[in-house]
Amino acid sequence: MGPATLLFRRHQRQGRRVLTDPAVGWVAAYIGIGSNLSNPVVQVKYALRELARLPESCLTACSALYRTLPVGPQDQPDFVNAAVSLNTRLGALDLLAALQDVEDVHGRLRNGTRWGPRTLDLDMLLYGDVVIDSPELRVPHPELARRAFVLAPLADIAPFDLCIPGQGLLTDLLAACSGDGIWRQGSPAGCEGLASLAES
Ligand code: A4P
Ligand code: MG
Repeated sequence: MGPATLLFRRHQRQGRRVLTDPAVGWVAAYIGIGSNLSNPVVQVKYALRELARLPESCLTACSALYRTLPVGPQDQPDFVNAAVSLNTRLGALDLLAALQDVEDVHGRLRNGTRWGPRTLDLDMLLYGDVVIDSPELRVPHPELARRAFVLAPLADIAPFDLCIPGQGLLTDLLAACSGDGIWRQGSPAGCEGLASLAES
């Protein structure tokens, strides 16, 4: 029995919140990052640092940052968007909870305005090739295929032949999507670049 299984069993026995499910194994997840309040570039960089510290997870790549026009209500500032990949042993719902904790640390207010302004939004774009359609979590993210501000950063860091479950190849989705309203700033960061980005 490996250490993860022992930890899992101990947490179960103690009735503690189970973070790692050894049955899950390592999963490649992709997270979309968005911000348009309180210095968005800084919000995104701090988010990277926090994502790099998620338990049972390893951040593997970060896209370039993109300045993007808001989709939804137009009376709000432009966004900064990015995407990261991470390998994780957190179950999907635990990963979602961890992302929401990071949003809360960034002072995220949920005032009910759909697609309104936000200090930080972390969306689970993909969780391996798993499809989940529950009230609290839907993956692949339901808007992914329609949004250039998600597809372009994702294409920076995903394998060329990445297939979005139920939607097709990422490259085809990106080609079909208008690139209007998004501007790339800088270049993607691999593992080495991430360390300095997350510390800067
Ligand atoms: N939820 C379900 N599936 C997911 C998922 N895959 N990832 C649930 C994250 N959360 C998911 O989310 C509302 C609920 O969705 C959560 O409680 C969670 O259980 P939220 O973050 O509180 O609210 P939201 O983000 O306002 O809602 P929504 O519908 O997720 O909005 P989106 O899709 O995130 O869109 N324009 C530009 N240019 N750039 C942007 O980043 N973002 C949005 C928000 C709109 N326009 C934008 C941008
Ligand atoms: Mg969201």
